[in-house]
Amino acid sequence: MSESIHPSQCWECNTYCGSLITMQDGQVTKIGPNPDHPGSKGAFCVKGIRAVREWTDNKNRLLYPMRKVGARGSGEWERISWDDALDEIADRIAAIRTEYGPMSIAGAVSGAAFSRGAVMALLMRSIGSPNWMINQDLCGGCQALSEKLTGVPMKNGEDIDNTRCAMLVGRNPYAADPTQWRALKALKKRGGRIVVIDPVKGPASDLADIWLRPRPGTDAALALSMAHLLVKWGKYDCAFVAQWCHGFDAYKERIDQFPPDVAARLTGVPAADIVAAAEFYSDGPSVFVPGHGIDAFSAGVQTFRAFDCLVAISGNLDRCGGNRLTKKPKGFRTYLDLIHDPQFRLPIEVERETIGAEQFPLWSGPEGWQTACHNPSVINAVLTGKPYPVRGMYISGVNIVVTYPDAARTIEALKSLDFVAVATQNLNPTSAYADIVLPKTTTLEEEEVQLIWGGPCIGYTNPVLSPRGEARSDLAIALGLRDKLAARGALTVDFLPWADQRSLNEFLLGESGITIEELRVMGFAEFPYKLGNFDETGFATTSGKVELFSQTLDLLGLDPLPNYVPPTADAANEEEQNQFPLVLLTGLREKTYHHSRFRDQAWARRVSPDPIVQIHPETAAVYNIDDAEWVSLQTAGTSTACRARAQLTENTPRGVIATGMGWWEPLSDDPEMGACEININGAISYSGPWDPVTGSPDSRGQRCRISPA
Ligand SMILES: Nc1nc2c(c(=O)[nH]1)N[C@H]1C(S)=C(S)[C@@H](COP(=O)(O)OP(=O)(O)OC[C@H]3O[C@@H](n4cnc5c(=O)[nH]c(N)nc54)[C@H](O)[C@@H]3O)O[C@H]1N2
Ligand SMILES: Nc1nc2c(c(=O)[nH]1)N[C@H]1C(S)=C(S)[C@@H](COP(=O)(O)OP(=O)(O)OC[C@H]3O[C@@H](n4cnc5c(=O)[nH]c(N)nc54)[C@H](O)[C@@H]3O)O[C@H]1N2
Ligand code: SF4
Ligand SMILES: [Mo]
Repeated sequence: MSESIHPSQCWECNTYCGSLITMQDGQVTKIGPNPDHPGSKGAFCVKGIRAVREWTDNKNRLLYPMRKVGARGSGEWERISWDDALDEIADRIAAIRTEYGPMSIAGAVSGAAFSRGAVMALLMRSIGSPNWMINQDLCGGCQALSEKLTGVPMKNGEDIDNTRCAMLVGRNPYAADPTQWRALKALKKRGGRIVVIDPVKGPASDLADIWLRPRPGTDAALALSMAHLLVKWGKYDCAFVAQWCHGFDAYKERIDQFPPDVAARLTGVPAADIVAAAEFYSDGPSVFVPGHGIDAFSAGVQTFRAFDCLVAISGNLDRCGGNRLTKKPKGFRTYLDLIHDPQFRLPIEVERETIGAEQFPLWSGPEGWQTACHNPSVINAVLTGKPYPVRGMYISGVNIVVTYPDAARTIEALKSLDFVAVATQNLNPTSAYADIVLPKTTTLEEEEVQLIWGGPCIGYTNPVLSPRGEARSDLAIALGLRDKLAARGALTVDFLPWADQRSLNEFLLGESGITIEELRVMGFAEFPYKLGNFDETGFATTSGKVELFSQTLDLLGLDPLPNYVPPTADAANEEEQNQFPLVLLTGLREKTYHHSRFRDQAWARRVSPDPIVQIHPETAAVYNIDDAEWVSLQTAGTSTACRARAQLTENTPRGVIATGMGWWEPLSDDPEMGACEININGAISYSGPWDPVTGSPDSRGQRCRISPA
């Protein structure tokens, strides 16, 4: 048979690169970049080329539904039919629902960036439960909430291609985002400027004109100080501020408290470097390129607010070469729109009962960003029955034992549940604690439609392969479960009106005029948009303006102005500081892996066989640690330690150590599969402090200690 090439998109990570998939005799023979894609413009990575195919045809792929034999975590399974699997899940959920009420069932999924997130929310709501857990308290949630409160939804709108100055803050695009990395190298080549703010030296800081190296968790002081300088120099956008910003006078009072010498003292960055960075940034158009390095901190929203306000007053908002505000084709629905659509909502009294809604209304309440629960509070509810019991869980597309902090506690919670079902492509430390596992399709077997604001375009994932074995998509699983639950009278309402993924996708395309046929041909559809049309769009805040002073935060009794909040590590008392003298960074990305995925692929293990912890040689010497030696890491937040291999490098500052995330041992017979032992989340706490808006924990920045393992 002849070769055929199918435009599609890779969504193994949220870079959403345009891809071209080569097929021969019904098999994928090659996956590569699509140079015509408006978002990725030909950028791609090894995971898209290699890992996705191996993921699909992996010898460890879960192909059939299975039921556990013996105790949960025994590692023994028997194959069962889909019908039996769904019957059993429905029986167990119906029984729990009768005994404890609908809200005692919770879902867990990665979030509403993908269809599986929206499907999980709607399935739970159909059961009558507002409780579903997402990853974003650990990923991008602080950014999203800051943008929402400030009125500047600009995630993925970084226009590096047209900028003069890119300011990267806690972002490692070399490993995390090939599209940004390509654009940054091009910027450098054409004589543009790059400012990098990162405590750790890496490919981005090597490219930078100025590299600011703050103490972890102190970035807000840099942003406030830069804003102070811009205003002092008169190099801010007075007209935009006068017309479109709310609370400038109060904001000015706040930033005036952060002259460079004050910020220098708080951050450890020399004042002259702060001034130089502000000079570069003020000579725009400039773009703020944030990353996970300033998200998922217990003061993450305030840090993001400090930068978002800087972007606004500097005139770089929705400007060519600046940070573009999210727009979408008229009539198109995003997954987030779906979740907020009144036709798919439970009564507000029920949604107010979402676990976490009382403490974090902007996260978990009916008006919350994704309306999802506060995860650590759900884990608590499972273990304590407070505020009410959670007894059953359906988990799909997320490996919570590995990727949530405090793996041992997550395992304890899973073990104590009455029933757990997990949908996944392969057995992993989370599915190890399931009663039933369900085989899930991979991204080569699923059709998906998304707003790709980085394009901007509507992106399309082409289902080039039919599902391996008996794998099903999340929607197909949810529909099957819905029918079984309905037959048992265990459905509150049916919020899943689509017969299949295609009709869901057509619903999303809505009245946009974009068709699946057109998407299949191109792999994307561009749409017209205007920049800076604030008169037409306004800002979605109480004042209708960019809120430098947030009225919503003020109403909640939280600091309405962006502020510097000292990092958690600073709050430790003397005894704790002595016991845990170092500061831990986690989450360094590796090109071979996506979080906990692909850990069983031989090529990836060859490139990156062990978890690494970067340690400055002088710090290592204090603890008698040699290069490549296994090290035990412990924080004050948990009683358990984990292990990683030392990499002695001056990239990491003295007194700070930096490690990755997502490690587990696919070949292990132990049910934990290394999730507590070689995974940093085995050694850090999920029990607070939490960001007062998002409930995000400090997924890095904890005090820690190390010793030879
Ligand atoms: N290959 C690969 N790519 C991925 C992923 C993956 O797992 N693998 N995951 C994807 C996902 S979901 C995400 S969220 C992104 C994450 O990717 P990024 O947003 O790039 O985030 P990280 O790699 O976690 O960290 C970025 C930088 O933050 C720095 N940092 C740590 N603490 C601080 C601090 O206090 N202040 C500042 N200024 N910097 C700090 C770190 O040193 C690091 O260089 O990557 C995406 N891309
Ligand atoms: N300490 C610490 N913890 C962190 C981070 C950190 O930097 N430090 N980073 C955080 C971040 S940014 C993120 S995004 C999270 C990531 O957390 P997770 O989302 O849990 O990470 P993945 O490894 O991508 O897990 C996805 C799992 O779902 C399955 N899967 C993959 N695709 C699909 C699908 O389409 N459908 C279904 N049903 N299953 C699928 C795979 O089997 C895989 O096991 O981790 C967070 N945790
Ligand atoms: S960066 Fe790699 S994994 Fe992420 S979407 Fe692009 S090709 Fe896929
Ligand atoms: Mo993430």
